[in-house]
Amino acid sequence: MRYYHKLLRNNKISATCVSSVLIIMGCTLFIYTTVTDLREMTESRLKIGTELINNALKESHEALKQAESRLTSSCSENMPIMNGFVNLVPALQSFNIENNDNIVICSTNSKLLGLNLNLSSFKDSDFLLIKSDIITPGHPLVVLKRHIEGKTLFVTIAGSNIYSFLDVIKNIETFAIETKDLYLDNLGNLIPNDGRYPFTYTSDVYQFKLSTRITLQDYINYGLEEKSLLLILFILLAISNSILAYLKTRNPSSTHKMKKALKNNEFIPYVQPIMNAEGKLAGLEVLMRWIKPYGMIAPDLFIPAAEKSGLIIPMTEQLIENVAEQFNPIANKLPTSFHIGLNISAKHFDVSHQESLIKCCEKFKNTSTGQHCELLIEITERELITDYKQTNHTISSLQAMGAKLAIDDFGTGHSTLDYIKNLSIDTIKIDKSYVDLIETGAITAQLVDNIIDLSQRLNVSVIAEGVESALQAQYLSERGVDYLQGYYFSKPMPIDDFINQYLK
Ligand code: G
Ligand code: G
Ligand code: MN
Repeated sequence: MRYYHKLLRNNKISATCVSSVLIIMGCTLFIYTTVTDLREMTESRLKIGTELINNALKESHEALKQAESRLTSSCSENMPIMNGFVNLVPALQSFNIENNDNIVICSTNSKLLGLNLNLSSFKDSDFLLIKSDIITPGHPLVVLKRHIEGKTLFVTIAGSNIYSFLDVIKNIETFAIETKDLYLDNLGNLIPNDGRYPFTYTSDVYQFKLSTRITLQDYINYGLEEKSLLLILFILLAISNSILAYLKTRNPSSTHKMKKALKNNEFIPYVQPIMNAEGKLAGLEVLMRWIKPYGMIAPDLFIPAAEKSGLIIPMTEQLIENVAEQFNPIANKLPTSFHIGLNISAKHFDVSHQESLIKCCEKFKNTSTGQHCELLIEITERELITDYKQTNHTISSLQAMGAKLAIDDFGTGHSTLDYIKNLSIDTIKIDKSYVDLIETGAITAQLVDNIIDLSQRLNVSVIAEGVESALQAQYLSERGVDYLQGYYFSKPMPIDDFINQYLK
């Protein structure tokens, strides 16, 4: 039973682990794809935006280049040409010429004449963002410059002509046209370049970059809009894993449910082979399983409740009948002196149930199976037997019909010696926890030798439980243990499988 508590706990822990891993994987994938996808998308929008702005500037730039070759040193000669371009290219606001001292000496906008627009502070750039209250108060401008022989030609373009493109590509907070010192954002704000927009794409034609930033809110919005399905999928997987684990491990044992299950024959016998010291099949232990559509329920989830409610009595008796029924057709194939171990609750030895137990065993004895095997009644040491006299009386009756008595989980209870003293036992089943100690180097390992020694002195046979390795099997056989049971040989299995595997 103890193994089951451990197993159950492990089940819960592993289910929690699987669910946590699923959630962590889901979140990681969600975050990863959200971040990479939004960044990729932003990058491609920056590229598209840059192309749009390049194209929008191209006409004005062309005008500037064409004018260059036609201009003379006379402003009055140049004016018609400049005016021509301003009229021809809708984006152009003004066409201007500065002298060496950065004074506007010729302009299609007379307000600019004689002014120093301070464009020289942007010496190394032909693409400028400026705020000019003279041309269009309150609105930023884009300036394209060209230097020729001691003069500077420049055109101004309304900022709105340019930043209106940013709205086309806008998907996140803000895009901005970036020069060395300034940002022009999609709302027409001209603000200092303080590095606030770290994602950039550099124009390969003009000296600006298109920039943006992605805020946490942008990531969240994008993730929820585009990637929520992924997250939901993983959350659903985690939830269904938890539900399945819950269904498998929850305490299913309301008396009502068990009564129904008993009626439906849902408690079925699994059997685990028991070998003799030579490794030949010598017997088996019957282990009850509750089969549900979603899987199997471990005995320690329902046997304690079954014992409490008294249902363990009909459940055990039905189990014994099932075992007989299934083995009957091949009973003659059972090896000689084959024993079938049954776990019998202490409750079954109560005055009110002992008759029923004896009858049930008698009935079993009269089946074909019963005639070809020996019953081994296993009483666990951890259950309290109070009335030894009464119990011994029942046991004597059972032994009279050829059954044997085994103390199960030997060495784990509080009354090990009491049982030996007071019950007429035939077999000791050494608990797995002792077998586990073999070859571990633990000082307590010699307890195994002591139990074997004790059983030999008492002249009872010994079954070692929970044998998981060849080393343990060899150790135990060398010391005279009669029978071995454990995963090393086989796990518990349905009777059909047992028959196919061992009796055909
Ligand atoms: O093999 P398994 O893990 O099922 O056994 C777990 C424990 O459940 C056993 O050690 C045993 O104490 C208990 N158990 C299994 N089958 C029965 C049964 O038919 N009757 C009783 N009383 N206990 C059982
Ligand atoms: O009735 P009893 O407590 O002896 O039942 C034995 C229990 O030990 C069952 O739960 C059975 O499934 C389990 N068991 C049998 N062999 C092994 C084994 O080799 N390793 C482990 N861990 N459990 C085993
Ligand atoms: Mn047992």
